Amino acid sequence: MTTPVGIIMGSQSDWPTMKEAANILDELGIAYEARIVSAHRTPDRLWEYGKTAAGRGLKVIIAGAGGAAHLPGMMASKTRVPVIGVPVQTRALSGVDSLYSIVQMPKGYPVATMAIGAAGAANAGLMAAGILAIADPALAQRLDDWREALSASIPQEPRDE
Ligand code: RP5
Repeated sequence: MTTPVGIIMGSQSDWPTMKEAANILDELGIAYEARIVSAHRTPDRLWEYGKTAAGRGLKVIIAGAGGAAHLPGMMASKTRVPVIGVPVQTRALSGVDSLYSIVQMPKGYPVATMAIGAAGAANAGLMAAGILAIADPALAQRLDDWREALSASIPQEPRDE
């Protein structure tokens, strides 16, 4: 049984954000690996990860980085495995730098770019689940149940806090 999802991030400091993706995958019973792979600090590791990703059986890569966030795009250039990009929120520019670095890819090498920060990371987990659910009816049911539970948790009326 191969691990279908790779979660990669540019730094240990990205993990609190990227853990939101991991939490969703845990909730949905999807196996994943989490690795620190930096486009700038460990370029050889990035190259090796991208070169072997499809052969190792990865089906989706979730890549998060902040600032000059080149990791998702560089990974997309190295593998045909779909890459979901998560712009990590930065202190200097609030993650707009990360977003712009990830979203504006040239034609030919797409990155499915999520929202900035924790919500984007959680949605990356859900997007990965949706992709895998195409060929996995049991997962599709778990994802439908998850969505139903979220919907049911939203009250009809607001209340005073
Ligand atoms: C990026 O620089 C990382 O993805 C991280 O978001 C940011 C800061 O990294 P650290 O200086 O905290 O290691 O490469």
